[in-house]
Amino acid sequence: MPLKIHKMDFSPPVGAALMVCDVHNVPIETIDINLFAREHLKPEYVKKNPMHTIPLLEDDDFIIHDSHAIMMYISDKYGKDDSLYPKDLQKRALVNQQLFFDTLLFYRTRSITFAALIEGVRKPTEKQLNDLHEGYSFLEGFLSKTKFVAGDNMTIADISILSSVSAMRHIIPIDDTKYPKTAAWFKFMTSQSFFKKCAEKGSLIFGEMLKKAMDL
Ligand SMILES: N[C@@H](CCC(=O)N[C@@H](CS)C(=O)NCC(=O)O)C(=O)O
Repeated sequence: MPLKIHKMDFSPPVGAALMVCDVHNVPIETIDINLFAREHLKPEYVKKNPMHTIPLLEDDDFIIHDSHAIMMYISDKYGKDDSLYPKDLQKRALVNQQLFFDTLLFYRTRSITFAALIEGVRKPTEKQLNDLHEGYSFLEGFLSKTKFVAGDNMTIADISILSSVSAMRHIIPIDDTKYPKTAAWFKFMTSQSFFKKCAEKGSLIFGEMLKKAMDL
C-alpha cells in the first residue's frame, strides 16, 4: 500500500513532507484536508491526530504527524544513502538541531498567517515582525558558517527551513543586502526540482492569499 499524506497545498509543513518524499522517490497517495472547511476538526481526523494539523502520514496502520517527524521517518526508511539525514551521531544531531529551529521559524510565521487568514487580523504586530527579522538573522548566522543549514551538504533541515522561508518571504521579503547568504541559499533551494514540483505552486497561492488578507 502506498504511503498516504493528508495535505492542503499551500501549507509549508506539507510542502516540506512532500518534497522529502519526492527526493527519495517515494510513491505517495495524497488526501486533501480543507482547513477552511474545518475538515481537520472532524472526529475521524482528530482521532488520527489529536493536534488536528497537516501533514499527517499513514503507513498502513502506522500514523505520525508533524512534518519534521515525517521527514525523519521517510529518510530513514527510504533513503538510498544517508546524505539527507546522516546516521553519524554528531552530523545527525546538527540536522535535528536545525529541524527544531525550523519549528521556531514556522510558528513565528504561523502566528501571523493564522491570525490573518482565520481571525481576520490584517496587520502583524511590531513584535511579530521583529521575531521574523530575528528568524532571518539566526538563519543568516547559520549560513555564514556553512553552505547549508547543518553543514556543507544539503539535508532535510534545508528542505524544512526552505518551506518556512517560502512562507515568511510573503510577509517580509528576503533583503539580500541584510541577509545575503540567506538570499543566495533560498535562490539555490528554490531552483531545485523538488521545490518546483511539490511546493512552488502552493507557496505562490499562499502569497496571493496573504496579499488579500493583510495590509503589509
Ligand atoms: N509542527 C507542525 C505544524 C503543522 C501545522 O501547524 N499545520 C497547519 C497548516 S500550515 C495546520 O494544520 N493548522 C490547523 C490547526 O492547527 O488546527 C508540523 O511541522 O507538521
